[in-house]
Amino acid sequence: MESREKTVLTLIYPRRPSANLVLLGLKKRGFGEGKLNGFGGKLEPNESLEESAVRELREECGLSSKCADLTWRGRLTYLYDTKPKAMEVNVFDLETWQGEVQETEEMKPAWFCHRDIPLRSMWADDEHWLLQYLDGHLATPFVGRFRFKGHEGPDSWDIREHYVA
Ligand code: 6OG
Repeated sequence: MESREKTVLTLIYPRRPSANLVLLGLKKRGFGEGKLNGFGGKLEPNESLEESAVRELREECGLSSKCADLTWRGRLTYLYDTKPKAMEVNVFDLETWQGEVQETEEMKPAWFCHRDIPLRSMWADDEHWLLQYLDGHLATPFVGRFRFKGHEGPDSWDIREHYVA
């Protein structure tokens, strides 16, 4: 096992599974600008994963939620040959929330039917797991690892069920 320093982040997908709908946001600025993604970001000092997820969701699309309403679905680690730190992204589902979806300075949110998700406008790893996950074909919780060389990629990846002892 290699050990590297890592940055811990959250990634939240508000969902209406019975209608095959997921809320995605178009990132308007900063890291990932122009890409569609779930909502989330880096943990602030002393925040739990769930507290960070609740805060990021509110900041990015105006929805309020409770930590207990979030379901942790898995962890994806991104390793870049150009960056010393790994990125650890914790994926959460959310099916209950309060408030209305709003465009914010950071994100333009919109609902997508799973089959209409434009993977080409998303991060390169998403085509390897996102639809399988949303459609319930990826066993959860999962752990995945994606290695990137330069800006192409991923160069290699693996994703599998995470057995919790
Ligand atoms: P801010 O740093 O802008 O949060 N994120 C990724 N999501 C996917 N699917 N693939 C990646 O890389 C990603 N790298 C970062 C985590 C960044 C948000 O973007 C996610 C955070 O939710 C191949 O606050």
